[in-house]
Amino acid sequence: MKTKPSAFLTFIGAAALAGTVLLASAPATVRAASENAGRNQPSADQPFAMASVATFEYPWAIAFLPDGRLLVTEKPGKLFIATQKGEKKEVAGMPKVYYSGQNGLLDVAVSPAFVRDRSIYFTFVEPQRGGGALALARAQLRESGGMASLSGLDIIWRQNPASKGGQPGGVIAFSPDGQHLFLTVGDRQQPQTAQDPDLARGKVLRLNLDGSTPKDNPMAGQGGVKAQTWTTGHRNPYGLAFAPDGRLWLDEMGPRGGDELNLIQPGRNYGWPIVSNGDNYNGTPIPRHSTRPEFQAPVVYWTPVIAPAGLAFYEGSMFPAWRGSAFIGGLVEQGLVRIAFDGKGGAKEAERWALGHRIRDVAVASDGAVWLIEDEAQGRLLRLTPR
Ligand SMILES: [Ca+2]
Repeated sequence: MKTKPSAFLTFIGAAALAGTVLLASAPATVRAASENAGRNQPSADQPFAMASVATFEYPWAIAFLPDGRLLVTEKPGKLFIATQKGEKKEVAGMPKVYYSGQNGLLDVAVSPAFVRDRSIYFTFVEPQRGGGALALARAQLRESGGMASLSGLDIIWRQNPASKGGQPGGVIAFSPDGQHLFLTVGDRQQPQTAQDPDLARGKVLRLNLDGSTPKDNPMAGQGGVKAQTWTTGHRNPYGLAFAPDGRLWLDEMGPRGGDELNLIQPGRNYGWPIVSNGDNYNGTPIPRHSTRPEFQAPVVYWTPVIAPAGLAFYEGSMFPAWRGSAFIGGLVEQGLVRIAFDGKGGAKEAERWALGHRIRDVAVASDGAVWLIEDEAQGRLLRLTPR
């Protein structure tokens, strides 16, 4: 979880209660014109000072505990607790991960009821015959005598089948009321699977906190993956976060061009691989979103790509001008992108800053500092404060 849950569940619950919505045929209530932000240039002015706090081996995700320390995952499989001064403590009891390319230990999120249940959630690609399958785990974080460990580890959701393919997705977000968990699942580099309603590929799933299936999902009555599906037609979603107004936003990587920022609405189909604002890596074209209005178009897209990763909304006090904005870490772009929202389902890239490193994840501390992690063998944990 990248931002604190806000107090109110707004349209998400209302939309879910509105009844069954057929994938791909739902009328679009929000039809913001897609804007290509791909040719925007980094701002020369960086209004922040950047301090390196610690380094990690291919860190993937950061999440704040209520006491201000951070959980940090490393893709090869380790989980750490880090203080804001850079002291690191490895958490024992992690499961084995299938570490290969984009696969490994992925996201980590703190239970909305952490103070009471001490639970954390994390995603990883679990070793299985034929490669690995995305898995969602819940466990209690225990600390005593200077040691940290997991207890009661429970894998509450598993992808089937396994694959050697990358593009796992694996990002976790909690609904603002803390009652549901949203999980992104990538296409594992098998594009057609994103449109198969019976495969947990290319989807956003909505689950109860114990991994069971909510009865008010759009296809709850249909069982299996369908019952868990909130949206479909995604490629490789690496960013998922609720805005302060309760809207859910997702970023996903396109192929050659066509990275997307999507407003997530239940039951919708986001088109991959039938439509994209990018083309295949071999140069063969893919029909554009504009040719198939039954698929939900991105609000912002990037051609050429930035390779968007972690997404976090800003509500802090250190940078008042950024309140209500979101940040996206850029891997190919090697920097940070700020998105501004119009409060009506529209969004624009407001500015970006070149940092010279692949930015994997973003989180906001309770004091309003912005924290970043780099996707590198010795990736830095960075703290941004006003210059
Ligand atoms: Ca799309």
